[in-house]
Amino acid sequence: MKKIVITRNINPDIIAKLRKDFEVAVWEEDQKPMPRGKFLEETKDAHAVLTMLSDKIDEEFLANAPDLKIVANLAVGFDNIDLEAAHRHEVVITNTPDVLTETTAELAFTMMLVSARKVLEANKELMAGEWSGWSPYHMAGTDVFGKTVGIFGMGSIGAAFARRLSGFKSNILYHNRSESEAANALGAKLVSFEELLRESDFVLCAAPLTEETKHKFDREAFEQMKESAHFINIGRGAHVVEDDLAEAIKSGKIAGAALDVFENEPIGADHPFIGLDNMTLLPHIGSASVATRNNMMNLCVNNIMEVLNGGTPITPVK
Ligand code: 8YV
Repeated sequence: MKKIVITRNINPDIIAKLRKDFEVAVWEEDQKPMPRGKFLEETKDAHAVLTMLSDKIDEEFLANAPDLKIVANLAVGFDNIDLEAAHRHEVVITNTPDVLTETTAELAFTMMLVSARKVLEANKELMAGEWSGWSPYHMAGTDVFGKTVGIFGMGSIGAAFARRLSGFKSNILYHNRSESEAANALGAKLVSFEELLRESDFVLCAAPLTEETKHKFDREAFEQMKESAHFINIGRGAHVVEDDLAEAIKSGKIAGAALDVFENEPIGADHPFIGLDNMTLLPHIGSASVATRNNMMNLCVNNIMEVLNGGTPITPVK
C-alpha cells in the first residue's frame, strides 16, 4: 500500500477518502509543526506528502524519500520548497491557487480599514474601561475613500484586492514584473517601485517571495513613503526588513502598518513589533476561513490522488 504523510492535523473527513486506498500517517499535534527529525523518519518510505509552509522541502528531504511522487503544499506560496531539487528528483509539486484568492484579499482589505480607522486602539481602550468620553479628534483616523492605493505584486490576490477598491473611488497604482490586464481593466496604473512608494496613501504587499522581492521594504523604502501612509503585508514576512519597519513606525516615518506575516513565524513577546502603537498584527490568517481552508485541503488531497493513481496533477507548480 502506498504511504501518504500529512504534516498537520487537517480535517479528518477530507482525508477519509485517502484512507480507502492508501496508508495515511497524520501528525496530530495541533499548531505544532512535525519536528524535522520525525518528518525525515516518517517520509523515508512515503509516496506523497501533504505539507505546510513550515516544512522545508530541500535536497536532504528529497534524497531521503526515494519513492516520493508528489508534495502537495497547503498554500499558494511555495517558498518553503526547493523547486529545482524537486524537479531533479522528479517529484511533482502542487500548491493551492485560486481557492484562497478572495478570502485572502478580504483579510487584506480588512487590515487596511482597521489600520486606517484605528479600530484596534479604539477597541482596546474601550475594553480596558478607559473610554472617558467624546472629543472631536478622539481616535480620528484617516479615510480610505478617495485615496491612492499602491499594490506591490499584481497576481490574483492583488487583483481581487483592487476589485474591492472600486467602491472607494481609489486611485490604484501597482508595481509588478509585467503589465496585468485585470488591473488595467480596473483603471490601475503600472508604476515603478519608487513611484508606488512616493504616491500611495496605502501600500499593499501581495507578492510572492523571490530573490528579487526579499527585503524589498527596507529603511530606504519606508523613507520614500508618505508620513501619513499605511503599509499592509499579506505576502511574506521576508519582504520586509523588520527592524527597519519597527524604526519607521517608532519615528513616525509612516503612520501605520498591518501585518499578517513575519520573517520567522510564530513571533514571540521579544519581537521588535510587539507593544508598538499603530501596528495591526495578525497570526498568518490570510486564507483562514473554514470554507477556504477546506477547499485548500480538498485540492491537496485531489492532487495527491491524481498523481498516485497515475493521473495529471490539477495545480502543479512548474
Ligand atoms: C497558508 C499562505 O494558509 O497560501 C499561502 O501561501 O500563506 C496561507 O494561505 C499558510 O501558508 C499555511 O501553509
